[in-house]
Amino acid sequence: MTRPARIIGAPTDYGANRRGVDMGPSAIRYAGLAKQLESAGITVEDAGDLPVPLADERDPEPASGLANAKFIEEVEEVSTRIADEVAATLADDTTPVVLGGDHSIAIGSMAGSARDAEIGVIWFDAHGDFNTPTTSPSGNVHGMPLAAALGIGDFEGVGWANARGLKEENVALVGLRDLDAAEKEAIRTSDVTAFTMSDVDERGMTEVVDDALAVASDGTDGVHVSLDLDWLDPKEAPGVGTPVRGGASYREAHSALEQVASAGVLRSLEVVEVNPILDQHNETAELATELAASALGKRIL
Ligand code: B3U
Ligand code: MN
Ligand code: MN
Repeated sequence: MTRPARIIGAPTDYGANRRGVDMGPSAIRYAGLAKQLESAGITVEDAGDLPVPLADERDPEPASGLANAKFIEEVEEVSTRIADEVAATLADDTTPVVLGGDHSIAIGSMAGSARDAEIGVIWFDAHGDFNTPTTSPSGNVHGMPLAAALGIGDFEGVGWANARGLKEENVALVGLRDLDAAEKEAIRTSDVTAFTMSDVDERGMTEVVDDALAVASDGTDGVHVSLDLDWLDPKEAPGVGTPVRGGASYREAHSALEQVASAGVLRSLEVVEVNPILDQHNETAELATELAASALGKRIL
């Protein structure tokens, strides 16, 4: 029997430079996520939204520690809640479907998913999200979650951020097309596997995703899939804070997530960076629901 799924909202924009992404969970629910997942034959439970400290009352400067990481205390608070909820959901033999929010929420999802298991990660994104507070040109934590989970640079030994059962060798990034100079170097010198959009052009999405699945499932108990909607081309997904031309097409995206479902290795899923303020008629949120359903096994026939 297919595992049930639990929707967990993380309405935060503390990791991003644009307001509005905190409304993502609401827009994704309104777009019919539960119905979509049910049409994949899955029993769905909605755990509601996790509490997030009120914005506008907070100071972006870190009080201590990780300098140049904006709102890091708030990110820690939210991440810790997400990690606990994801771990509890997995303990109930249920698939967590975490709704962002900006991509900083992945710190919590990965920490929770990797608390009691060895996991792999597939990162569908235009960006590497491999900056550290030292290398980040923006100070926005949504550009740092992979480095945080892997304990790279300033994140070494930062307990709340590090994903215990995750190794670099089991991380695959897919669809990269916008990297900062220092981030590029950090990816190159790490043991993660990175597939750029050029790789997709040369080899096709199917082959690339096959390889990504092999990397993430090699010796692990399951795979966390992190889907940043800016992975898709902005023509398909206009409602994101940092769109980059030349992304995955609608069909490539669906087929990639169907491959994830077919592999039978999905442990936890998150969809991030849907910004309803920038969206057109909620179409990016709708796309997020459809892709989540594909990842959880929805088939046309
Ligand atoms: N690499 C840049 C831009 C960025 C990363 N992720 C998003 N934007 N969404 C940074 O700020 O780290
Ligand atoms: Mn991202
Ligand atoms: Mn991105």
